Parts: sequence; structure tokens; C-alpha cells
Amino acid sequence: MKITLIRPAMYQGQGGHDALPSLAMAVLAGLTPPEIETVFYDDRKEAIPYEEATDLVGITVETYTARRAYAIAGKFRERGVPVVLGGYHPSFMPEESLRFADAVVIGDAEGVWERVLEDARSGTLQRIYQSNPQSLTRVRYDRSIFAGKHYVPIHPVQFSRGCRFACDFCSIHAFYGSNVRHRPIREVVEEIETLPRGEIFFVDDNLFVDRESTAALLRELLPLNIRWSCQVSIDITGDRELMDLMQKSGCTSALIGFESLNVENLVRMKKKWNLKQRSYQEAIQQFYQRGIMLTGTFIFGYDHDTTAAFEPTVEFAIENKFLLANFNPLTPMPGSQLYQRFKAEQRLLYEPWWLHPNYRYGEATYRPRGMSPRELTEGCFEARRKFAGLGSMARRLANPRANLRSAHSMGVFLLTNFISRREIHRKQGRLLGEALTSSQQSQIALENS
Ligand code: B12
Ligand code: SF4
Repeated sequence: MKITLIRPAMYQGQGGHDALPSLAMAVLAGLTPPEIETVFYDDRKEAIPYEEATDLVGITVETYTARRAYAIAGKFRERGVPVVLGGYHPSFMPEESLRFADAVVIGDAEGVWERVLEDARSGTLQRIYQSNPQSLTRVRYDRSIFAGKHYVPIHPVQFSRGCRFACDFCSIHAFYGSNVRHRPIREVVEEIETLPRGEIFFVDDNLFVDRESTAALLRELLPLNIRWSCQVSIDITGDRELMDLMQKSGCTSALIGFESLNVENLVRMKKKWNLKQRSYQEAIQQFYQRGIMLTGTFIFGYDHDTTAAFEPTVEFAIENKFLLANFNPLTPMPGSQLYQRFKAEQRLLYEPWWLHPNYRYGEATYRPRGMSPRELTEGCFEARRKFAGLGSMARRLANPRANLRSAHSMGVFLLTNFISRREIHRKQGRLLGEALTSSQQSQIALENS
């Protein structure tokens, strides 16, 4: 038996020189018994050989890649090859996904993938496979599938799944519930020891979900002499010992969801805790005092935002000398509380926006209260452009404690900023995926009728 694993791009056509390897694909390859031949194609980096013989196709699908994933699935199914979809999007929208595939896995692959393969082999593939959260002991990531694909030397590693918060706009709580699971620290360390040189990126949604586990992990990282980056909630700055451990164990940069400078918006998004410990400026200094660069993420379009919100937020990000920043229009992701609310309030512009032929990346998908959808789209794009401008880069680079702390930090700053400048223009206004066939489009219309 031979299986083909695919990580779709957001758009048709390659160009992902800066793409990271997909851990979901490494997990699937690791779960696949060795007697099954496994090939992997990364749609961001290479053309998919639809003619190549295969017995089963497994595609990982996020909401932004759903349109492209469905088109790819259609091409294999036309040739009689069964397709299984899994990941965030099919888990939230299984019925939609089943219109474009033979089977869907809801939740983690662990605990069900072997059964999917068995059923495919015996010609008894089920439509829906529901997984239950498994222990993360002995998860095996088979990275041999990435050989020859020339990814950037940043290695994604996962310590935990889930987050202790439940922000209104985020898919994570909807996917994992309140359940936060950790891998055994020894296994994480052993995995890191096998990776080639490069930077480790902890893909955990929040590396600070549990104080004792985070502290224990950081202590074990000390002797490894690595550089690493992460996403972490801002309340970690209230814990001096953990912050010191971050520095000593090699943390070079962290991504923080600041989201908004408006307290009422933070309350609405259930993120008021962002300001619980200290002001944003004080929290930022905790990182810079330890030489850790910062990426800030911001969302515009909550009910207390008007067009007056954009400029001070961009200025805040420049003045605080962030390595990078994201300025995204609030986007109702399936599964989130926000999506349910906007749907009930009939504020969605397209239903569903992720498959709609008129939706373009970076655009507003709903009617904001304090501005028009167009103002939201343009305000976010302008914020990105301004932040990525050369004047802003020069101001932000002038941060001797973090961005200019070493030749390595400066190199990372320049490289990531030039890539980000290019990406802003490459992505904005693009159709997700590719035009679906008229029969696929009418399936969607049917679903919404
Ligand atoms: C690293 C990361 C990135 C990296 C890309 C990494 C990569 N190689 O693709 C970067 C920074 C570039 C990125 C970009 C974006 N990301 Co991102 N990202 C993540 C992050 C933090 C980790 C992903 C990961 O490695 N997880 C670990 C693996 C093991 O978990 P998993 O993917 O869930 O896979 C498991 C199951 O889902 C399932 N499974 C998955 N696929 C399949 C397939 C089959 C066949 C089966 C059976 C099972 C299965 O089994 C796996 C093992 O149990 C996640 C959050 C998270 N914790 O997952 C967000 C996340 C996936 N990103 C998200 C978003 C929104 C984006 C952007 C759209 C942001 C933006 N506005 O531009 C872009 C889109 C990029 C794209 N899709 O092309 C959302 C997606 C939500 C959704 N509903 O789809 C997430 C969940 C974050 C969030 N808080 O909401 N991202
Ligand atoms: S802290 Fe981050 S990962 Fe956790 S729920 Fe909020 S946005 Fe999602």
C-alpha cells in the first residue's frame, strides 16, 4: 500500500521559500506502519504529481487552506483515489469537508490514523473518524519526509497542546477544550538533540500553560545550548524566575498577542488578563532586559475600534521596537465563539467566507460596528505597510538590548523583516486556493441554502 500526504498552500502556485515544515504531516508519517510506503508533498514548495500512483491521500486542512485543499482533493478523487481530510478545519466543519472528501478525521490523528489506514486497505473506509484526546507520551515525528525540501533551518517542536485561556476569536479552545496536555520533557529533549543545527520554534499556542511544566522544560533546555523562540501569554512577565530561565535557556524571540490597546475590546475578547500584571510597556521591558526580541500581534475591528485605532497601534509597535508585528482584521474562525456570535447577529458578509469566490486574503469578512468593512481592510493593510516601511525598520532595529544585541539577532531582524515586507504585498487581496469547479461551487451553494 502507498499513501500520499499533502500540506496545501493558501494559494495555487508555489513560492514558499520561507515555509516551515508541517508537524501534522510528521505525526501522520510517524504513525504510519513502516510496511506502508509514504510520500509527502508540500504544495507551498512543489507541484503535486496527481498522476503518480497512490492508494490513499491524506491532507491537512486549516481554514485558510480549505479552498485549496478541496480543489486538490477533487483532482485525486477524479482519478478514483480516496481522500481523507484532517486538521482544524475539517474538525470544525466535518460536513462541509465531507462534500469534498471520502473521509474526515475530527481531532488529533493519534488513536485513529492506524484505523483509517486499515480501513482504506480493506476497502471499508468510514466517513467520519472521531478521535479522543490521547496521552502525548511517545508521539513520534517522522521528519524523514522533509528531506530534500529545503525548508528554512527553523525546527518546529511541540511541548503541549491546548491553552488555559479561551479568547473569543481563537480556534484553540474550541479544538482542545480546557484540556491541556504535555509531552514528557525527556522526549522533547531527546527530540531536540536529534535535530540538525538551527533554531527551535516551540509551536505551542502558549508555552506558559502551567508554571511548573514550563519551568521544568526550561531547566532541561539549559545544557542543550540552543536558540529557541515561542508564543507565550504576557502574564509570564509576572514571573521573574521563569523569565530568567527563558533567557538562560536560549530564548531569542517571543510572540505575544497584545491584540488591542483598548481595554473594552480586551474585555470583549476575554483577554482583559493581558493587563492584569502590568502595563504593556512594563511587560515589554521584561523581555528586552533579557535580550529577547518581540513579535506583537494585533487585531482590529472589535466593537470599540474606529478608524482612529490604527495609527496609535502601529506607532505603539514601532515605538516599542518590535521585531515583527501582525495587524489582522478580526476574522470569525469556524468553531470560535466569535463566529457563532457574528452568525447570530447576521454580520457575516460571506457565508462561508473561506470558500467564497469574492473573499480575498486580508479583507474584512463581517460588518464591524465602528467603521465600514472597506475601512477595516484598508486600515489593516496600511498598518502592515507602515510597520514594514524602511523608516520603521530603522527605528525598530535601534534596540541595543534585543534586536541589536548580537550579530545573530541583527541578522534575524533584517532577514525576517525583508521577508515580511515581501509577503505583505504577495498575500494581500489574493483569492484563497483556486477557482473551484462549478459542481464544487454549487455544492457549497446547496449547503448554504
Ligand atoms: C506553526 C503555526 C504556523 C506557521 C506555519 C507552520 C506550518 N508548517 O504550516 C506559520 C507561522 C507560518 C503560520 C501561519 C498561519 N497560521 Co498558523 N499556526 C501554527 C501553530 C502555532 C502550530 C501548528 C502545528 O505545528 N501544530 C502541531 C500539529 C501536530 O498539530 P495539528 O496541526 O493540529 O495536527 C494534529 C491534528 O490537527 C490532526 N491533523 C492535522 N492534519 C491532519 C491531516 C489528516 C489527514 C489527519 C488524519 C489528521 C490531521 O493530527 C495532528 C496530530 O494530532 C498553530 C496552532 C497549533 N497549536 O496547532 C497555528 C494555527 C494552525 N494557525 C492558524 C492561522 C489562522 C494561521 C494564518 C492564517 C495566520 C494569518 N492570518 O496569516 C497563517 C496561515 C498559513 C497557512 N495555513 O498557510 C490557526 C488556524 C485556525 C483554523 N481554524 O484553521 C491556528 C490553529 C492558530 C490559532 N490560534 O487559531 N502558522
Ligand atoms: S492565549 Fe492565545 S492560544 Fe490561548 S486562547 Fe488566547 S489567543 Fe488562543
